[in-house]
Amino acid sequence: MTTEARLRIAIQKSGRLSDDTMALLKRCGLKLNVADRRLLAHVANMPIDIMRVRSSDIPGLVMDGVCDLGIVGDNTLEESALERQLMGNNYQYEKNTGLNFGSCRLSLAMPDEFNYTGIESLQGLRFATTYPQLLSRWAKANNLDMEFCLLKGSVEVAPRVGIADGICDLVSTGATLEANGLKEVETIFTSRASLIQKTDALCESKQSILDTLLPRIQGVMKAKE
Ligand code: PRT
Repeated sequence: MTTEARLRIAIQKSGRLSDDTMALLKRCGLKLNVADRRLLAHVANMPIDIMRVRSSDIPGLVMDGVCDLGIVGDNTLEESALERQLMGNNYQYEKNTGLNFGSCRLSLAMPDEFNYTGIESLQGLRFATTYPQLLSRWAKANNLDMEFCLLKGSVEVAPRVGIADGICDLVSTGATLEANGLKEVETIFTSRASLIQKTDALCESKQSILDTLLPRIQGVMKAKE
């Protein structure tokens, strides 16, 4: 007996990308039941399985070939790729297409009262961030010595509680910075969600599923423009 090959796509289980991702898959005609709590949701009308995980796990699942495809923010993707490169792990992937949701920017922000006169005024300061690799790459490219403090959440409170001089965090509307008495001084990375693929070639049957799915995704994106 041969089992049918099923294309496996990793998506964010719950968070800022999950609603848009689910809406995209639905508009592509995929019928899936997400009411259940299973890690792997079967698509009823196509040979596709959806793996619902944390965003930060998606790049690794694709780079290690556990999933064929993933939908993830470029910020998470690039941070993971840099970290995996540093650790000697596979950090290769292919970007299939950019998606038109999840837009944000990774920016440096300082307390309102900070006298910002250009990037030189950030020399030697300490920054709280969830993105140490992206920040470190930017600092190196700009010949700045910076100290980092890794925080996985509530990054915006770090200057107020005295653990950092500034922050490097994602911004979309700017409301969080404003509410915390911070001003954006430099954007170091711009991001949106992307569809990524593992670098190993897909088997023929998975490739033919992708050949059906990809034009649908592109069509939905075009219709949204
Ligand atoms: O799933 P996991 O927990 O691992 O991932 P995550 O912590 O990154 O989850 P989530 O749901 O917070 O974010 C998922 C992805 O959404 C991010 O990786 C980005 O690609 C994208 N995205 C888009 C954002 C934002 N906009 C955003 N504004 N992610 C986070 N924010 C946060 C930001 O960190 C800050 O706290 O929103 C706040 C700022 O928003 P504004 O509107 O006040 O500027």
